[in-house]
Amino acid sequence: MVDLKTLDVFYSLHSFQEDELRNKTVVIIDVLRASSSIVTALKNGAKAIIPVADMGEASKIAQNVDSENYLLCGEKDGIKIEGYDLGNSPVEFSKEIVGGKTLIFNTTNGTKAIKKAVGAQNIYVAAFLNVSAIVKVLQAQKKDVVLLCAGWKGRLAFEDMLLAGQIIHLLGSGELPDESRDGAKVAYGLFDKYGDDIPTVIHQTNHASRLKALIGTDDIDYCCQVDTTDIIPRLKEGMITLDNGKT
Ligand code: 3SL
Repeated sequence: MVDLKTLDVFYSLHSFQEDELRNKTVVIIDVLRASSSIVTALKNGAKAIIPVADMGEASKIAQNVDSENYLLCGEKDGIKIEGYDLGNSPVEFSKEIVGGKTLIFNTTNGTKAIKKAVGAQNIYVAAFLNVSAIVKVLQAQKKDVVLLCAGWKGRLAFEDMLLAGQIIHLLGSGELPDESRDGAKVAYGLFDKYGDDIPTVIHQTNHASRLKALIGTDDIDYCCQVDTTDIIPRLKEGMITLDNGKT
């Protein structure tokens, strides 16, 4: 069992005010695909990821760094941005391409959610790929915890809420933790009903349909995998790097 103060789920990056995250531990979730890409890039040796809110911020940073060591990555509405080195496909974030590089990362919802959370005390990034590692981090917290789902342009994204629900199930060893607020109860119930076959239900989501029409199913299949790594991405001073276990 856990020893949190409170546990809540915010269903979209537009569903809260920055102030609500102060002094809290926040886990950013954007299963399709930003958080899966971040986990994959770090697993494959990227040095760091700089999340940005928009193209202007991305190009400002890109203009002032040595292009040999940096990659400009991201998408708008699912499509790779013209002139960028990479889009937001986790399967493209291979060791050969991202190893040793710092990624400037700009996505439609995921990196905006991260930027909006910067006032929180601790900020981690979760995907199905690293769910158990994230649960271990949360088990050690005696804090208010928010699972912040990026969603899609203000709407709920089923796959993000499903992962939030899985985190809650694992935290409570199958039971709803006493500390759960309304958002956590909804996500818990969603995973209870749909968590038995994660790939099938994710393939039926709105965002999966959008992606299938644009790029096929490889990224969706990839993002549905559970616990392929134990890495813990953490945002500190504007950069996401591997957590070294110290606060
Ligand atoms: O919204 C985001 O941040 C992206 O992950 C969306 S997409 O999967 O690249 O379309």
